[in-house]
Amino acid sequence: MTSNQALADWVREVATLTQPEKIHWCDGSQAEYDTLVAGMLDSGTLLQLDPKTRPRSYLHRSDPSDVARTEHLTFVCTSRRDDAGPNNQWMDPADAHAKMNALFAGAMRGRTLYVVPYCMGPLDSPFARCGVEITDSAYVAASMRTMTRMGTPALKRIEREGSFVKGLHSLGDLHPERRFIMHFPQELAIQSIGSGYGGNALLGKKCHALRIASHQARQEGWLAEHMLIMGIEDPQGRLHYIAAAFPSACGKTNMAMLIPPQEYQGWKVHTIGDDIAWLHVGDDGRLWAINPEAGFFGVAPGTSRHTNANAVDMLQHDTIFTNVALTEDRRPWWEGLSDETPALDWQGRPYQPANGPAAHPNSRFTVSARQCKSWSDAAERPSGVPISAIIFGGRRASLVPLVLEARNWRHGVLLGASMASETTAAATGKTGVVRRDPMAMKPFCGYHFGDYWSHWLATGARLNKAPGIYQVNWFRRDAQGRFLWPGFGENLRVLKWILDRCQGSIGAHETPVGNLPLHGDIDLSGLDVSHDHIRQLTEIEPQAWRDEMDQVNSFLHGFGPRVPQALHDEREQVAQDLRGLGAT
Ligand code: SAT
Ligand code: MN
Repeated sequence: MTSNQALADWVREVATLTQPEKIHWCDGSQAEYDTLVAGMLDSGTLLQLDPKTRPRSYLHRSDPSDVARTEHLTFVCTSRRDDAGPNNQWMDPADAHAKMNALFAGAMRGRTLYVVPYCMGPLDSPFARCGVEITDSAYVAASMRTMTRMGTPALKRIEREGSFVKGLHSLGDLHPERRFIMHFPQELAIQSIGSGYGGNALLGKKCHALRIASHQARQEGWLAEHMLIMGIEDPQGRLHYIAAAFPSACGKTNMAMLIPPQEYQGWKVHTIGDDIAWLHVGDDGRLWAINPEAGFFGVAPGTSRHTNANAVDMLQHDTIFTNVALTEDRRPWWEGLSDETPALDWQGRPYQPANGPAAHPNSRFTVSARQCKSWSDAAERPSGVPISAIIFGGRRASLVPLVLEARNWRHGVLLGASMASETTAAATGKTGVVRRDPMAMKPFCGYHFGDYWSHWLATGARLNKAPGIYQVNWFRRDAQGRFLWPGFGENLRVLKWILDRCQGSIGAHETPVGNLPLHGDIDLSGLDVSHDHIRQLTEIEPQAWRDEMDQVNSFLHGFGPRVPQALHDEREQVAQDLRGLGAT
């Protein structure tokens, strides 16, 4: 099946342990995909949507206990506990292996074992990395074809290079008490059992492309980040790429395929990625980015013609939906899509408002990136695209202004490290609670955050044309809880300010926490936002920021001596300058 001895041996070992009925090596072909889908339609794993209005599209209903990432069941297993850091749950590798071997024993009885070779990143890119996922889920095998470069070409690259990340996945019995997602960064291995949910089961995504890759990236001198990548072209044809980190379910997919507002005739957005960026320092001293993925695993609720028409268009065919509601005529439906009333909720029950939302708040679509109108050929470039600005964003009802510019790289790393956001339905647990989520990597950094921030600082030192670093907040609210900023396509106005700053064409208001737009520099033409709202969005409250800096201080100290002194110094500088502002 393969000329790579290590791979052949591993597949044999896993088969001996898990006892599958059959073994299938995935080639990634359309015929294979069609066979997987036909099998899932037979078994009821997929339901066919209306073939006239939604050709080759399906609904998957997951186990109701298995609808989001489970951070409390996710572990990083390094030989030394401290290497995983306080930001991860840790288990001794030997204990983790013993636990997982017991759970995997006989786990695939009566099922097919799929061997899924995949490549994260363009197949001919030196920055791409390969993996093989062994899974007993046809849904996972089919989704991996959409989300990665999956099949024979990836296997060929593995056979050429010899190295690959080993990912072992089984649905197990889907019982939450027997659900674990284990990472072994030193072995370049992942083991996941008991969940069929995207982030837990599509191992190329968060497990490989972030947790394992961030560990590899630190050793090899690059960055693996939870960032979208997009190009913005102005009417003069100037094209700049930006990378932006937001926590899960904070609008990365919408932003990556943003549609310019009416007033922005001649502007064009080029989508490169919506979730993950692998960033390398180029020979030219700039930062270059590839998107390791080939598809979108996006949040459905809230997606509409108004918020993201590109997404609505791309979801009209060849899409797998997970945990959305259904209309009478078998079209997918979710809250925010339209004012229709669905017939069935995400669990297949007749829809009743008393049962809660019709679509699960973390219901998703899985679709090839090529179906997106704003998708760019540049996503296939082996070298990636050069990044002009890095953006950190969270969901903060108060404090953080619409946009803030870091004074320099070090200050930017502090902005990223002190990011906070209200929790969303993308992970199990309470939603709407503000928690610190440095660089939006809290659930995904595969090693100690102190070392991670040092690595960010060291990477900056190697860039002689470092991108500007910015913080944005599309989610500020007034006292009545209403959003102050319209968001979505209108965010281009803020991105334009950022690009103007990167090109040095406008000034800014320097404050201790960073640089703010000068009055009138955020273009509001044609927009119905009051002066009072804009004022609130573009000013800072010194006392609130002093409190914030105190909290950031305790937060950073919580990570102990591995936190780089430069980060403490930078925070102290900001705090001191804020004290200098006097009492307001
Ligand atoms: O579930 S995923 O981790 O793949 C998506 C997300 O939460 O960002
Ligand atoms: Mn994500």
